[in-house]
Amino acid sequence: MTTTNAALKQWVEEVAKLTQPDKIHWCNGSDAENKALIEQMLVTGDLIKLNQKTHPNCYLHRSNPTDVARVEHLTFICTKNKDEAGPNNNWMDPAEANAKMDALFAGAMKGRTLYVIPYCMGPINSPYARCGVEITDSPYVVINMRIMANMGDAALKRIERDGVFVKGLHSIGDLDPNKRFIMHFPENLTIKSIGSGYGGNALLGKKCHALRIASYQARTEGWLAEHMLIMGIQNPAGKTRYIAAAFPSACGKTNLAMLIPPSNIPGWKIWTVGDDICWLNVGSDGQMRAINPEAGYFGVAPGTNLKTNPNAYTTIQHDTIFTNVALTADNQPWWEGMKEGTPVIDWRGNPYDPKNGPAAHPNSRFTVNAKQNPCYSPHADDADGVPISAILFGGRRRELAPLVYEARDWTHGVLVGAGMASETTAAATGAVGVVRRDSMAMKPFCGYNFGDYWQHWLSFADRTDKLPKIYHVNWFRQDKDNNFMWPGFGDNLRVLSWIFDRCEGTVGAQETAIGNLPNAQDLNTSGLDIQPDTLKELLSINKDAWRTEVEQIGEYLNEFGTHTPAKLKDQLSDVKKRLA
Ligand code: SAT
Ligand code: MN
Repeated sequence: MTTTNAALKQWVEEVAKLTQPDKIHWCNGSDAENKALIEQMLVTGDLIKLNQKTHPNCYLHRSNPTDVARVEHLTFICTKNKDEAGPNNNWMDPAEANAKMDALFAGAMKGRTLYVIPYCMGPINSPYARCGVEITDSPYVVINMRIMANMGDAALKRIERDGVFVKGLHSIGDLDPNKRFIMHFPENLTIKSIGSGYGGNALLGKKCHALRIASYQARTEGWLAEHMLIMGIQNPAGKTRYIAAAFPSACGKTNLAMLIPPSNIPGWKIWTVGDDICWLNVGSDGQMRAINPEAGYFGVAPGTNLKTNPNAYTTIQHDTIFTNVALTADNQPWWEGMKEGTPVIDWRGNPYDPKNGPAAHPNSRFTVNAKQNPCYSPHADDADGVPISAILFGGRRRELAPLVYEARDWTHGVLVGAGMASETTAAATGAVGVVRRDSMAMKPFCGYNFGDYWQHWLSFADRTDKLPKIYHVNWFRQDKDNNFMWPGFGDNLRVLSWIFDRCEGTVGAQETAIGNLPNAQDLNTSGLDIQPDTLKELLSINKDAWRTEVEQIGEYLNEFGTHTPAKLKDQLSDVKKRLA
């Protein structure tokens, strides 16, 4: 097979010349192709068959133990001008980066097959969707990309029609962490990644394309590529409003997007549109509209059970690829927080011994087609996307941030997003539990200078007067004994329903220095087991602590020098005045 797109044909030829594969395979995305790849990977040991009685068509993949998460310190934005990448990114000169990568790619595919993966991020008929082609030597990447994107013939046809596509070159190389790099060349819509076979490092349609390259493209084209889930919230009267919510990796986006409302709050229903990435455009009617560029979920396994996320748990009982989970004696997948079963083999493939750490890797994952989700939104594939009523920002904050607050307006909301902070998680290598600024949950994913990115966000106030309301939420407050103060999971619906009713204009709030918080009586607490004092603390602010926070946000904004929009600094001094 080949293509009528001359640029694609030429690129594949060039890459083959450099990497010297034994074979070239153009992926068509068919069932037969997928089956053949799985059969081949079972033979090579790249996949392990799980218990087919309990988990039909489920497989386990074990990655190299040194290759289990994104590597932010090895991820670069390579623009001509360093300033354009900003202090939020590692930067390398494009000529230097290309030379370095070309040397690493030389002969890298010897003895391997080169797979050409045409894919479309977003509904194939959507004007907001964008295409790419990933070249890889990893069959694991191929079978994952098939789940995560519209992959194969239809995408290739669209590429041939549109003429444009993002080029993503990937090789697992020799998995040596010293020869591992994830390079982005946004000016040429190009990605080069070598030395890792894991998640966001290797499935290039996901963070590399749909966030880093897309955010850069979105800035020039007037839209937003965001690290957000998208969900529909249906109220008891049958009305559905859509929200998008940005939380850092492994902070519960998948759980929130699939939430099942508590039984003591009848009549509400949640619909999942997406669980990780959101592309926002202003429609011709001035309404902000969202599409999910992904077709599947690459979700965190640990903690997922019938209580925390029944929809996800149901979704992953069949046709799922598990990565780095543990096994029970009868070959069922197992992870910490499963609540049933006993691990016998750990994620490395060794007999499980608690002395060696958790049975499943904390960043172990499931890859599954979104359509298997019982609450998959009937509008998830709408070409025009879904209309967004509210945007939520949030993170893990043991202290300080109340359960929920509402920004005063869009401009204030951009400050709320820019000033966001969260504790680091196992989704990236490095220390876990350290609070860091993570603007809009995009710290690892924004393909250009955060200062310019905030300016781009602010500019939407000039594009339309129908902008969504903006909120900040924090499910992770802890008391002095380190107990979570808010039950979270399904009970988060109580916060979502307040937000829904705020959009309707039917519920109250108290104005505070940092924004509008619900009064205790504004939140539906029927059937909720929570002490009035705890609720009071969750719904109030500590002015002293917030004064310190505002100082720190100010210092952070200053790190971006002349790129920081004056409007944002004005907003911050307004908050400061209100706190005085
Ligand atoms: O590894 S991924 O980037 O795909 C998952 C995540 O960190 O959100
Ligand atoms: Mn993510």
